[in-house]
This record gives sequence, structure tokens and C-alpha cells, in this order.
Amino acid sequence: MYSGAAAAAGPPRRDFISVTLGPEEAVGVGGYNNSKAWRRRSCWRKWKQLSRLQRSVILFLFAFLAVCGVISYTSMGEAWKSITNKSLDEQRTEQEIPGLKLANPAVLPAPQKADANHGDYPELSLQKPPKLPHVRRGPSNLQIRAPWRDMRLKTRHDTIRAVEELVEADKVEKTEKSIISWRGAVIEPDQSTELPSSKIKEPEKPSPVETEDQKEPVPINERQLAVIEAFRHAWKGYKDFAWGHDELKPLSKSYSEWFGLGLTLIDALDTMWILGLKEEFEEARKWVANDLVFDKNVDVNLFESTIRILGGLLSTYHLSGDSLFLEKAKDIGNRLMPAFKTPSKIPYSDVNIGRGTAHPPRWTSDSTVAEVTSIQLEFRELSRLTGDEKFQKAVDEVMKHVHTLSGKNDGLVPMFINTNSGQFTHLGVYTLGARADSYYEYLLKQWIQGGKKENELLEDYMRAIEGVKKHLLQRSEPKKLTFVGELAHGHFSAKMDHLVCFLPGTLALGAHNGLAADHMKLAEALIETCYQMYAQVETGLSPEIVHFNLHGQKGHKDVEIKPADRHNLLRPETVESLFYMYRFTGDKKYQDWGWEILQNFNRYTRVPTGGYTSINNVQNPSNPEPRDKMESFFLGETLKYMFLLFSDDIDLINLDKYIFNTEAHPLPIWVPA
Ligand code: DMJ
Repeated sequence: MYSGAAAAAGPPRRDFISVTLGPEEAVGVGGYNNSKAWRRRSCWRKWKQLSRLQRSVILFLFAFLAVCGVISYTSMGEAWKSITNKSLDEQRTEQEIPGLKLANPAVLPAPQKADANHGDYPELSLQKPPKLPHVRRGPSNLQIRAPWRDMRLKTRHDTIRAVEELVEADKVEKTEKSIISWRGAVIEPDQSTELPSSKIKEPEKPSPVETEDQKEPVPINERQLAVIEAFRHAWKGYKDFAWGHDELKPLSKSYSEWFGLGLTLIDALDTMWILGLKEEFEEARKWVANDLVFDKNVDVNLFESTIRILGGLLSTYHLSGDSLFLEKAKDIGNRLMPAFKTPSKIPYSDVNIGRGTAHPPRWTSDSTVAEVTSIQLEFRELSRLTGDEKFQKAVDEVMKHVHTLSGKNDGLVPMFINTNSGQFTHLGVYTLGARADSYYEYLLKQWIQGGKKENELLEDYMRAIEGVKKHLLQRSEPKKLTFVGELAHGHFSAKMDHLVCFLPGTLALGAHNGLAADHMKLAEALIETCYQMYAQVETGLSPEIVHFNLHGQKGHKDVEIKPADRHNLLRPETVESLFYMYRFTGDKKYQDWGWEILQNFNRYTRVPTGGYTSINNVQNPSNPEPRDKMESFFLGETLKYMFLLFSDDIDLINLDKYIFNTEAHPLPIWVPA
């Protein structure tokens, strides 16, 4: 009830409404009493006057309002807290990355901390975005796991969070632009085989990435330790008596020069990296930085300096991320280019890297087919890294030209090619050994390097392997070993160079990359033969060349050795193929065979004062006749492949990400599998 009397009783109080329910109150003193006691009394009286139902309704309303009040207070508090936290986060980001503001704050809830989450998602294990680098000593694994691996999603909520993390991880990956990294190794995932633009690009900064999701590094085993010991022993000899020179002469405690460019040191750089020999690596790096000079009036062989020096520098750049090696690679690469200035564009064999002139050998204008077709992996990679297409253009032209040439026999090539006419010479002789070997190897490897798109390379490779099967394969007696002989003007010769033992590894690599499965069968048969070239010899070491027995004769083994061929140069090919075979089959016998070979190198070629030596007679264990020379490929290839063969870590130079050049220097595959 509204009282008009109260309003009329005194000056109007417009900020106050009195609910006057009865006449007494209206009569009171002055018609209006605002004292606390009066109000309390009056309220109480009125409360008493209410019916029970009215009182219950009012009490219920109060209780309801109280509950609502409590709830809204709590949620406001949360909202306030989150606003405060968000701005703190933003502040933190600003501090860590000055100038960076979060333009689009996340819509989905931020991932909670593991602890907070634990009760809700006990089994959830998600890929985290890659962490920024920390450099580890010793070989680590190169693999970054697929982000979806290890996910065990249980609820829709989990899925949302997982997607969120994937998006995050993807963003980080894109920003870093590199997917593989090991001690700075950098591989860009999106490179295609197209020529890089002619504009010089700065090489990518190395950004080693290791994620928590990476599997633990596989510990080094005893056999690998034995390889490290062998390497150290070889290195000691080189360091003591041949430092900075091409090759060690371990018996005379001196050295020999070929190009005068520290060949052994450069060839061994990436091996030291892979074996985890940090101190040795650092010392060698210093020599490269301070003493390796290419501005020298010296003739070098284009092929040898490409595979050993250019290849060694490029792979060391990839493994270490140290731009010094790329700079040196560019320097030597440029200095080798005059070799391509020939009437046919088929390069000369020799280049004077100081004068910038090139020439064929004194006695001929021919080049060796294997030499002009086994420099491609290196020059193509140099173009990719520098953005200068001239390197790739020059070597691609050679391959294209050879692709069209006549004079092949079912894909098999002769051994020589003329630099004037561009035609094969000395037709009719076909071998997988010296002067032709790595032509076949590089057909396959270029195809893999470029992401399996260059069909002519694959075509030539497949045709050549068919040619091998048709013309060069035979079986020996008594063990029926499958071997690759030679063909000279229609006559088959049961001669096989140790060099041919690269073939099982190459065949296995092709099969691994999706080529015919019977290539793998052939690889298995051939690696057995290559092993027998060691096992059937008195020292357990293979000679340079063997002749197989085609007809069973009592008391004769499969393998015959001519006096002129019984030397061993510490070559890598068999160990190289053992490595591929073990990687692709997991059959431990390949490791055991390699172990036998290492022990025999230690037995017959190790020089006590440091270094290993080539020997003249693998058939005489009591006097193998040391030759007093340690070839650079013993450190660059043989020991490296041994170490990799004994490793059970497929990510230690993952064959889906790296391709080895013919001197065992791993280069990145442009589009990793
Ligand atoms: C190395 O220089 C290379 O492996 C080349 O392809 C063949 N010769 C030696 C090793 O035997």
C-alpha cells in the first residue's frame, strides 16, 4: 500500500521510499521516523504479520538469490584470473621475443601442464614442437618422429588438443624450414629437382632440432669401439708423419703428395664427425680454416678431387653446419669448372686449379666414362646450396649426352669417351670394374638424390642392370658363386675387380627404393661372392682382382689370383655393400663378415707406429709385403662403412635421407622419403 500522507508530512525525500503498512506508523513522530531501532522493530512486526506461505516464499527467494550470488562471484573471479594470466603471458612473450605480439591468441584452450593433466589423461603422449638446438657429443639419431606417432587419443577433447599441438608443431617446423638436423645437418624438405634460381641464395642456417619424442641414441657397441680405435691409430700415423699432406707413408714415417691438398684430412672429416671424434675434428677444422688453400698452380684430377674434396667438404658442411666447409666447397667447385670447357662439353680429366686451365691426359684426348659421370651428385648439390645453376647445368649436360650415345650394349657402357667428339671410344669392352663402375652407381644415386623424378637416369640404370644379367653374370665352381665378369669383343672373361663389389650395395639400395625385387636377390648372391673373395684367401683379405673358376677342378677354389693382382689397397667396396645389406635385411651375418675383415686389416696391414698400409701379397700371411701407403679412402670410406655396418641405429645416416657419394660422403636427398 502506498501512503500519500507520508509524502505530504514533511519535505520530500526523493531518495527514500517508505513502505507504510498501518496507521500507527504513519502517525508516529513527525509522520516519519528513520531511526535504526524503529526500522528494525517495524520490519519485524511486518514479518510477523505475514502469512506462513508468504514468509516461505520470501525465504526461498532470498536463498535463491544468495546461491546465484555465490556462483556468479566464483565465475567472475575465474574470468578475472584468466584475464590477468593472459596479459602476464603476453608480457612474458614480449620479454622473450621483443616486439612479438600475439596477433591471434589461441582459441582452443592452451595445453595444460603435464601434472595438471595427469589425472584426466593418464596415457596421453603427444608430439611436442621441436626444441631448439643443443649440441650433443657423439652421433645422435637423425630421425624426427611423425607427429602422430605415440598418440593414444581417448576423447574428443583429446583430439582437439592433439590437433592443436600438431598445428603448433607444424608452424614451428615451417618456421625452422629444416627437418633433419644432426649436429647442424640441414635438410630442406621442399627442395625439388628443379634448378635453383640463378640468384645466389645464402645457405640455410643450420638449425639442429631434437625433440623429446626422438628415440634415445643407440649406444656405441664394442665393434664400433674397435673401429674408433682403428681410426685413432690411423689418424695418429697421419698426424705424426703426414699432417696436411695427401697420404701417409706409415713405414717410412713420411708422406706422399698427389694434389698437395691434404687429401686424407679432408676425406676423413665427416668420418670423424660420425665417429664422434670431436677433438680430432676440431684440430682438422683448424687446418682447413688456416692452411687449406686452393689457389695453387697444381694439376688435379677432376673426378678424384670432386669425390674426395668437394664431396668431403659438402658432407662435412651438412653434418656440422659449419659454413667454413661450404665456402671451401664453393672455392674448389669454381676452380674445377674449366674442365667443362671442351668442344663436346665432356670434361677433361685434369684441371690446374690455380691457373684455371684444363686438359686431357698427355697421351689421349679421351676421358674415362666413370670419371665424367661420377661427379654429378656433388656438383648438383653445390648448385642447390649456392643457388648458382652453372654447376648442375654442366654435369647434367654430360648425363643427357651420354644417355643419347650409341655404342652401349644393352645399357652397358664402354670405358672411354672422347672430349672432342663426345663419342665413346675403345668400343666393345664392358666391365663393372675400373673406369666404368661408378657410372652405374651414380645413375641410381642421382635418381634418388633428385627425388626419383629424372626418368632417363632410372631408365639407363634399369637397362644397364639387365645388360649385366644378360652379358656379365656367371657362376663359379665349386661353390657356384654368382659373379660379374667382363666382356671384350664378344668374349667373356671371368675376371672381377674388387671395385665391382660396390654393386651389391647399389642393387640393394635400388630395391629399397622400390626397384625390382630380383635386384635384391642378385645383391644377396653378389655380396656372398665378395665375402668369399676375402674368405678364400690366406690372409682373409681380398686381392685387387680375382678370376673365378668356371669349371670344377679338384683341389681348386672358386677364386684364383694372378701374381700381378694380389695386392690389397684397403679398399672399401665390400664393407660398403655389407653396410647396405645389413641396413636393409638386418641379417647379422653381414656384420660378422665385416668384423672378420676388420680383424684381418688389423692383423696384416696395421703399422705399430701409427697408420695402416696397403699390402702387396694377400696370399702370404707371414709376409704380406707392406706397400708403405695408406690411401685416403681407408679413413674416408672403409672405416666409416665399418662403423655404420656395426651400428644398429638406422638413423645414423638414414638412407632415406642421405645418399653416399662414391667416396662415402653422405649428401642430403633433396626430397627425403
Ligand atoms: C674411391 O676413391 C672411390 O670409392 C672410387 O669410386 C673408387 N675407388 C676408391 C676406393 O676403392
